[in-house]
Order: sequence, then C-alpha cells, then structure tokens
Amino acid sequence: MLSIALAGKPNAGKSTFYTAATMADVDVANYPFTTIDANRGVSYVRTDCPCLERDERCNADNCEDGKRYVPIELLDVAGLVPGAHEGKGLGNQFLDELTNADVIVNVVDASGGTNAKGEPVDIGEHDPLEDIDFIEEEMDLWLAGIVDRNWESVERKSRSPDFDIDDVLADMLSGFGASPKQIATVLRELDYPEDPIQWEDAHREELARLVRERTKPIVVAANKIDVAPEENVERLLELDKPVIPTTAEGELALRRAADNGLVDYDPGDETLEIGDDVNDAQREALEDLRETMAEWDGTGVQGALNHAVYDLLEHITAYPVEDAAKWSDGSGNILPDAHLLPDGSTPVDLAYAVHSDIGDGYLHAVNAKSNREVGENYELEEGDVIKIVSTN
Ligand SMILES: Nc1nc2c(ncn2[C@@H]2O[C@H](COP(=O)(O)OP(=O)(O)O)[C@@H](O)[C@H]2O)c(=O)[nH]1
Ligand SMILES: [Mg+2]
Repeated sequence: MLSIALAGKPNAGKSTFYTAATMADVDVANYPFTTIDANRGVSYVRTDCPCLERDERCNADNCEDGKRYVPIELLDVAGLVPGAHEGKGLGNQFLDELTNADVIVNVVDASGGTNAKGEPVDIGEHDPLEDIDFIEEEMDLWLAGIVDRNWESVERKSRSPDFDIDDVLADMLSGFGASPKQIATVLRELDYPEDPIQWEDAHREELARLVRERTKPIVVAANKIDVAPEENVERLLELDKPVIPTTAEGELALRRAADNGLVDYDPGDETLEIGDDVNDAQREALEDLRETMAEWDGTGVQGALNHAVYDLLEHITAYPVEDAAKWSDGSGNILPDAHLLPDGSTPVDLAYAVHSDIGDGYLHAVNAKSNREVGENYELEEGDVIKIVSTN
C-alpha cells in the first residue's frame, strides 16, 4: 500500500489530521511530543468511481454514490524541530520513521499561533513561511549524515575491479526507498568525481538532496485556515511548491458530526448539509466551517492526500474485473477492487498488483469500457476497468 507520512513541527495539527483522516483515536493535545511512536493507520484517496458512467451506482464497500475511496497508509510521525538531524527533540527517531513513506504531507500551522518549536504564541505572531523549508533541510542533512557514515565502505568497494557507483549507491539507499532507476537519474544530474575518495562533503550533500527530492516529495498542508489570517494562507499559496489549505480540526468535527447523523458530508466534499438535529451552538459552528470551506474549496484534508498520490506520486486508479460486460468479479460484485498504480503502468502491472500468479500467467487484457482487447504495452488511464485473462 502507498504510504503517506505527516511531518511538521509539534502542534501543527498532525494528530488531528491523522485522526480525522483515519478516524482512529490518538492523543490530540496542545503540547509537544504527544505522539511518541509513529501511528500507522488506513486512510483513503478519493476519486470518481467508473460506476458513474453506468446507469446504477456500484455496491463496493469503498464507493459512496460514485465517490470512490481507495486505501492508502497514513503515518502520524511525531513532531520535528529544527536540529532534529542532530538528535534534537527525538529527531533521529522521527526521521527514521519518515523513511517508510512514499510521500510527505508537511503540516504547517498557517495561523502563526505556534513558534518554531511548536509552543503556543498569539495567532499571527510566528511567520509560517519559516516552517516550510526546515523539514526539507532536516531530511537532507539527516540523509547526508547517513551517506557520510557509509562513505568509507563505498571507498573500499571502489577498489574492486567491477566497482559500479550506481549499484553501490542504489544498495546503500534502497533502505530509504530509492530505486536503482532513481539513483541512476540522480547520478546523471550530479557533477561528481569518478573516484569516491575524491568526493567532498558538498558532493554527498548534493547527492542526499537530490535523492530526498525524488524519493520523498512533499506537499504542504497550510493548516488551521479556520483561524489563520487570510494573508498568511495567500503567501503560502504563492510559494513555488504544492500547498493545500486545510482545517484538520474542521474535518475531524465534520466526520464526527456525519457519524452522529448531524450533517450530510463525505470526505472531500466541498461543502456540507446541516441536518435538523443540531442545536444552536452546533449550527453556528457548522455554518462558520461551511464559510471557511467555501473560501478554500473544502477542508483540504482529502485534497492534500489526493494531491500527494495523484499529483506528486503521479498514480492512477485501475479496476480489475472478471466479467467485462458486468464489470464484476466472479461473484457478481460490481467494481470490487481499485488499485493505485504509477502513471505509465500496463495491464501486466495491474495483473501483478492483483496477484503475482495472475501476473505470471498473463495472456491478454480487455478494456471493459470499450470492450476491446488492449496490448500489453497499453498505458492504463485513470478509471480504467480491465479484464485480465491469465492462465492462473
Ligand atoms: N483552529 C484549529 N486548530 C487546530 C487545527 N488542527 C489542529 N488544531 C489544534 O492544534 C493543537 C495541536 O494539534 P495536534 O493535532 O495535537 O498537533 P501535532 O502536535 O502536530 O500532532 C490542538 O489543540 C488541535 O485541536 C485546525 O485546523 N484549526
Ligand atoms: Mg501529534
């Protein structure tokens, strides 16, 4: 499963975001280091279900009237503070946990109501722009430290006649989630001495930065938009980085209200419908939230997860079926499964995602929307419904 980590300084709203997005109970509190261990839960990205193109909506568990929710893993990593790579504020442990992630949501307190260490200050007192770069810098320095510590072994291996720097670095950085292909791309971009003994700190730092950029893309969640000065959010949106305005607290309130039947709201909706069973105080709070959502296109929590998976990781959703006419599995369930695959994936990749046996026995595939056979080099598109024919 794809894994998204929530990073950011203490009190930015990571645990609130996590709780809302997974609806699990974790500690949410206004003091640093509430979350000591990485919390790991299941959340979803949202997409249009192909059943919208049919007369009837499908009955899949993760489809709500054509709103399709595809599972991903969400990690609530404890707060990072500047200096984390040197071990400040339990830093190394937190950075290690980020290693497991495919993509990172950097939760920033856009209200400016917490200082650099995450301690509460008056709203607007701290400039949230200062909280953007340090996560990247901490990760870069931390990775550079790992490269540094391993460099002697690279130097040793370089004496072997069949030394290949691509292989050695791919091996060293595979634990960080870097594929051999990514390492090869990075090495093409990097200007470096042939002989590892001649590498300087600057070379290793640049290598670390490029690898981190490729293997851990980051989207910023400009959080607490419900209380943030609008100007702060606008300045964050002007950055040359992906930024999604969010209110994690608003999303949490909405999910709880929806659970209790007080509102009509599905994660990722841009607005909500207030039911008749709310009291005056609830109505007022929900109307405020509705105004905030109207300004920023929803609570942004779903938007941030979607951006991470569909835009930064460039994934698509494909739906394997056994019956190309009914779009169902063998038991008649319509569109039972959805798979997230990297852009450019083929029916063979989808077959392997379903099961390695299905992949091994792959014969051909049918695009169930057009009812035409597709070649094994066909590039799957978002929302494709595919029947795989396999000997297994
Ligand atoms: N106003 C507002 N407060 C929020 C929002 N998200 C989180 N908070 C509050 O910020 C404080 C810290 O939240 P928490 O999720 O524990 O932060 P963490 O340390 O990053 O995990 C808590 O009091 C939350 O209720 C938000 O979107 N708006
Ligand atoms: Mg927390």
